[in-house]
Amino acid sequence: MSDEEDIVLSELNDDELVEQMFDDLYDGLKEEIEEGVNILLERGWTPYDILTKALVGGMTIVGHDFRDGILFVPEVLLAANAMKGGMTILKPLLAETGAPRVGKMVIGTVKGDIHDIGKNLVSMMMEGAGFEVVDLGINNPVENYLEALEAEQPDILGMSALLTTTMPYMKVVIDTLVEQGLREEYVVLVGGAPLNEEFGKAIGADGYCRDAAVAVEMAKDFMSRKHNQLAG
Ligand code: B1M
Repeated sequence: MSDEEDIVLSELNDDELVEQMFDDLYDGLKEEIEEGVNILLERGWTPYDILTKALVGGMTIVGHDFRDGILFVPEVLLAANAMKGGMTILKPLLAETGAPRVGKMVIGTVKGDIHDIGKNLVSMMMEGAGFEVVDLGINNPVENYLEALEAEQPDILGMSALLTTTMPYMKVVIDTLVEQGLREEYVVLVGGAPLNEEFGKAIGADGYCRDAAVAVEMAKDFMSRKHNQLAG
């Protein structure tokens, strides 16, 4: 790894650069990730491809080694910070679609859970697709969701959970909406690595989103159905 000091990112071809970005993300090198993102942009890569192929690809490797006990929380935090550096550059570009506002979403990570990279990615992609997004951040008790729904009147409520111990909290939020007679007012979309379709159905969500692209597709689909209903 010591000879990496001599690597000039701009001299690498695309494949080599993406490989190097995987290494840099792994090592938590934020400035190098930012430089890599800028180089790929200059080379005509779409922000979406940079996000999914270089950043999410790199984070997947970090995730595997975290799971296998090769990386620990401090290293993963550095990697997450480097990823956020790259995402900050891409965010305005993804949002810059000029698309008319398609709908509005309130999204947050549930109580007890501080993972926010996936949620942030979903927010960015939704904004890029023309949605207005109100991001409640992490560790949200049901009260936060209720307040935001009341204040923002969105079309969609999005919830994220990355831990098997926090995913059941999504049901607490949905059950509370049912109790308060609010469930039918919103489309509820859920996501996060430990979830699956079956879980989404079991807790009464309208949709489980495997990734950010699916979240955008589902959200658009629900919005067009809503408009058709209103028109019909
Ligand atoms: Co955590 N962590 N972590 N962690 N962490 C996981 C989730 C874990 C699977 C790692 C592992 O062991 N393999 C494991 C959970 C195991 C389990 O529950 N069965 C775990 C653990 C155990 C923990 C701690 C308990 C560790 C500890 O302290 N001992 C602790 C918990 C803290 C807490 O929340 N209370 C913890 C802490 C952390 C860090 C702080 C170090 C850091 C978070 C930094 C941050 O988010 N700012 C971290 C990270 C980075 C991870 C991994 C490595 C990566 C998560 C990530 O960002 N992925 C993760 C391993 C993994 O998932 N493979 C892990 C990239 C992201 C783009 O993907 O989040 O899946 P993802 O989002 C996707 C989709 O899921 C979907 O779209 C996104 C984009 O495509 N999606 C949605 C997500 N949310 C959505 C919402 C929607 C729609 C789609 O709404 C509409």
